[in-house]
Amino acid sequence: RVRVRGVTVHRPIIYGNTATVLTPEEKALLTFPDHTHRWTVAVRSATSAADSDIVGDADDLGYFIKRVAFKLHDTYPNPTRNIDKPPFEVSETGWGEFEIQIRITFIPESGEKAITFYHHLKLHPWTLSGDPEIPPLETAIALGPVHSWQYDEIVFNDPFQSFLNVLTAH
Ligand code: SLL
Repeated sequence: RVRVRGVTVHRPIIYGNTATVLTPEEKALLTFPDHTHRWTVAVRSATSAADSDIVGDADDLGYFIKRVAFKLHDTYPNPTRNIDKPPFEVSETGWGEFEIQIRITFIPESGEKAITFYHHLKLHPWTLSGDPEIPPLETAIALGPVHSWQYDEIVFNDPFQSFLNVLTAH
């Protein structure tokens, strides 16, 4: 296999989470009544933002990503969630914030090592006062969904010719 020296390919991504407060009706349906929020953690492409009005195209990473493994807090059953096709995301309910390890594995023909990101799951909104305390649920509901996203770029240096073909065919 041949590496293409001097070539660098960037693939912009966003990773992070959204969270909403559970309504009493939703809570009544849960196995764990102490859960307060529903959240989704995801890795999405950031490249399609320019030609669509959706920031983060859920379906535009599968051609070079083989798996995204989300490692949740140990209080969750089967805390490592392996997602093998887009959308690369996990939705859960819970009551607490914690750090999520996000491990991205590339297609075998890439010859690239896996990369790891860390995301602090954010459930609670920033309050106007800058108060570090968790706001009452009424306040949180009024403020609406919480969004916490990071922009980053996956960088491939000197890619294999076959992998470069895959990347540039897209
Ligand atoms: C905290 N350090 O104390 C964090 C831990 C754990 C969050 C948060 C639900 C787990 C379950 C859940 O939200 N765990 O009931 O299955 O804030």
